[in-house]
Amino acid sequence: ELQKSLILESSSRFLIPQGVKVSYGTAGFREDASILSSTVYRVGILAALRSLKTQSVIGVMITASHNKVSDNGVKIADPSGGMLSQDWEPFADELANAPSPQQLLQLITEFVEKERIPFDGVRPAEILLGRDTRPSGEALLEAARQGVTSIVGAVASDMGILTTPQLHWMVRARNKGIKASEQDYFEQLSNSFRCLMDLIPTGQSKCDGMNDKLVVDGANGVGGAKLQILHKLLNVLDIEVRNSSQDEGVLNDGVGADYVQKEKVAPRGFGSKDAGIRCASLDGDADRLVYFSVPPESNAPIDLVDGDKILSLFAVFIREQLSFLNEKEDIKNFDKSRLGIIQTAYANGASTNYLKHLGLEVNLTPTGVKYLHEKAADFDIGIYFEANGHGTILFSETFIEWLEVRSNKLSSGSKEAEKAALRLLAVSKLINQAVGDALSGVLLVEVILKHMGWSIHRWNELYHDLPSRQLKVKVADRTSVVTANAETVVVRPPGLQEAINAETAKYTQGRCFVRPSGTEDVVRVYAEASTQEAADTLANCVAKLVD
Ligand code: 16G
Ligand code: ZN
Repeated sequence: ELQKSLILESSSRFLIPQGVKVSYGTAGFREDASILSSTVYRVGILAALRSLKTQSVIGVMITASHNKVSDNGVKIADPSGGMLSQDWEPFADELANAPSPQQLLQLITEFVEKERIPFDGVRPAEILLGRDTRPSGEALLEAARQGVTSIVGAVASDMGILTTPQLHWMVRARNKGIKASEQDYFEQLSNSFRCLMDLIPTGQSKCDGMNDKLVVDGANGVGGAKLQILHKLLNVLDIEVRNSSQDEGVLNDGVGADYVQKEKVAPRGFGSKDAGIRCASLDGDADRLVYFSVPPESNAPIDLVDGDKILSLFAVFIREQLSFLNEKEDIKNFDKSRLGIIQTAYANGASTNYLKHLGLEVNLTPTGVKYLHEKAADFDIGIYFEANGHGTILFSETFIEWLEVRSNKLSSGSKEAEKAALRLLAVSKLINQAVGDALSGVLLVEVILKHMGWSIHRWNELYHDLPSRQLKVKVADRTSVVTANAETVVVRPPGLQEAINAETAKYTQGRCFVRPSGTEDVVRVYAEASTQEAADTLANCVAKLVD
């Protein structure tokens, strides 16, 4: 049963700041860290209730990802390791904004009743807590712990400093009943990576200009140190990590995947001395990954290899393996073996064209991991990526079972088919099944490049990005813009879409859409056209239409 006095007593230690309204946005609550402790405390309560309701382990991650170091945030990982179920988001908002301990208790009591959350004779709530390297993280983690333990019997385990995907991975593993420590995570990644290395076709020759060294920008966050641990375990890759901790610089300040992808410039610590070398950048909590290479001339723009191109590389590799399997008859019995690609409207048009030309099924969803992830789960193999570098590959349970059977049938003749099955199985273990993970992403990119014998330049030549421009427009009320069809069409205010269409029609290969941001109080404009100048002009004209 709910112990009311316990909640009243602990919540009076976490009073909410005056005049602040928070909302569980695309990626949880995110604010200046100084006002977050009551929010995080209340998310702790919510997580304990969620754990009771689902009778599973739930995760709470304290991070503000690529945002500045003085910000922080909190989000919940559901039993599958994915994002909190959307039907609980409104309750998260209500809890976080309840003005007093009494009103908080009232809300909780009503919710427990409405959701029929079980208390007696059930498995007690169990929550895994993790945080990134932000200095505010330690105190906020303690607030979360106090929230969790204000529900009688609930247990909170402090998993320490982790990447966001590590915590999601652990929650998923725990609920599947498999070993779920950080060491287990590193072992699973390194074992499956080695397995893929061993399956590289013999005699794979290096393509011209292939440089074996990889230099990684760790955004001065948690990812760099974790990558170094992984690197030691692997002992085969030549990886140098820069910007790997707070000792080297400020978190996300002129560094990190968000900065590199949005500004299209090299992060701090990288320059023309690195010309020609394969480089990668993680974001502050290591759930985003982009690659890039630095030009020899100091002022030239970098060659950015973004999430769309990582997706394309993965798609080419997976498709190759599926074609080896398809040569054998038995895959036909598995008639659902479907590969699906999931993108958002931000995907560069050239990438979507490229993927469609490969004969792949491309689906669009609204921005935000939860939408992409959900759609990807409809396929036997679903590959999703946002252009910003967040993405992963999901494998259905039935397809994995089929692969397991297939890879054991040594007798059936085709060695290639057997190897392809083993490769796909290894990919399913290497790439994080819970959420996009820059560490597993780096390892998969690296082994695929070796498999193909490709340099970063060869990879980047898969297709040429159309020039694009992103702008943001400050508006009085961003919710006045309402979109449909995966954010590609404006339905409100009336007339805006027609005006955008008329403007876009003036440009060769023109494409443009606007959408309200899920994380900032702005409306975003994205435009694409055959030249940079045209993309800029189109974006500017449409921004004026929104204003
Ligand atoms: C959040 C999302 C990210 C999305 C971004 C868009 C998660 C875990 N993260 O960071 O996927 O690209 O928001 O921000 O879902 P915007 O709505 O402000 O453009
Ligand atoms: Zn992130």
